[in-house]
Amino acid sequence: MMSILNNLALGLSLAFVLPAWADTQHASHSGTADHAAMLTEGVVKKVDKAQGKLTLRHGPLQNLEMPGMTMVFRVQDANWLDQVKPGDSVRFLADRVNGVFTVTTLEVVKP
Ligand SMILES: [Cu+2]
Repeated sequence: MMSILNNLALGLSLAFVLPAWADTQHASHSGTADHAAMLTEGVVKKVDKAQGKLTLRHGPLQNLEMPGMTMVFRVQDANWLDQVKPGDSVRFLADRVNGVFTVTTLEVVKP
């Protein structure tokens, strides 16, 4: 009899704990969404597969303290150069890798 009551109590406390845990997970997930919101808008001007470089007209890059401009970036993954063409809109993150401005995240914006 006591063990049935104990199991019931355990079940009840889990029912309270689990939603709280789920809320915590959800909160950290929306943190990821904030990160995605930091992506900068850009337009592909030139794709240079031979050099592994991409020319982008980009909006301000806060992490690099760079205003909007058109410039050449190296890309972290050369396969990305097969996924874009001049005129495509992209959203991206750039960083200085070994002193070279490098696209570290790239998303093609579907028209
Ligand atoms: Cu720039």
